Amino acid sequence: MSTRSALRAPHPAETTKDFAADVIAGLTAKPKYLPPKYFYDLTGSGLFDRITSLPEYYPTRSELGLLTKHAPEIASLFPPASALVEFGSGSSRKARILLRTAASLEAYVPVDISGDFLHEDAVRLRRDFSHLSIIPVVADFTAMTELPPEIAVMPRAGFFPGSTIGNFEPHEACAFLHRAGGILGAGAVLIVGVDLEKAPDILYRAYNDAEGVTAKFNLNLLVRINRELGANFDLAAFEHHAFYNAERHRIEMHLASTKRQKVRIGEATIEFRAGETIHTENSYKYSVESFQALALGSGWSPLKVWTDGLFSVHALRTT
Ligand code: SAH
Ligand code: AVI
Repeated sequence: MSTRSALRAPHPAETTKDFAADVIAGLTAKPKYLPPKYFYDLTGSGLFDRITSLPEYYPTRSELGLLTKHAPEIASLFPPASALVEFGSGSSRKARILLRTAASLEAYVPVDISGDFLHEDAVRLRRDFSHLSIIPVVADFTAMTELPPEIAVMPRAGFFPGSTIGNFEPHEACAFLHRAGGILGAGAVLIVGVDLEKAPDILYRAYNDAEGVTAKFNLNLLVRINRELGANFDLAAFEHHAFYNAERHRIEMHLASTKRQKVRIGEATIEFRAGETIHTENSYKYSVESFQALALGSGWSPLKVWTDGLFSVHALRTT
């Protein structure tokens, strides 16, 4: 079976029509916003990968350290002959640690909206883990209702690393956890990576790196809109802004217009005031307790948590 034919989209991940509708809805709202899931085209996924090795971006290093240190204990939670389902798998770098350690796994199901990136990753995974069934799914994980038929009769464990859960509003995180519980089934275990609240200057630097890769990642959203929706955003007239909103426990990312300007997107014209921003992402930070409370209210019982003071990895079981 070729890798491409194994890529399935039980729910279309994203179409140009949905993208256009979401962009127009977000840019005609007050204040203006864009959904962060659109960061991840092939270029955006590559830029995120570069972010993960920046000296200022501690979350990936912290989580890799925690997963490496506790892999045997985490793997012991997976049922025999089970499938590991990762939501937002990216380069699958973290899953690889678990795939190497957990002899109980028979299948790995990376789920991601970034189809081309997922396709490239699946080729490498099949080469490196030939004993496992690798079943990639191109989908929006907020809209998924079922898993591939190949793992229908297998017990499943879930993996949601990277603090991607922090990119949801808390009520959306709750809805996602309920949905994941339904998909994974009764008694399932979910391993979730969650970034912790900490000194604002550490957070600030993580989203304002000296090399400007995070700024490129943010601005790539406009590059993508220009290319895919025939828009004429002038990239030199927008700036990356990221700051910690302590009241809401979140990093906010925005694209700020440096001047009064009009932008054409297909048939639509969007006006910007000087200094007006497009809110592109929130990255919520939790305490161990506030995340465990969220999980408990979303159908999951905390089993165990591992932290290094900067980042936390939670093991949860469906209640
Ligand atoms: N798990 C990896 C990657 C995290 S980056 C890590 O921990 O390093 C977030 C990933 O989630 C990206 O690969 C992105 O393409 C994917 N993603 C974001 N929103 C998504 C959505 N709504 N549905 C599916 N995948 C999504
Ligand atoms: C994927 N997600 C958890 C990252 C974060 O830290 O919120 C995305 C990111 N945005 C800017 N830098 C990294």
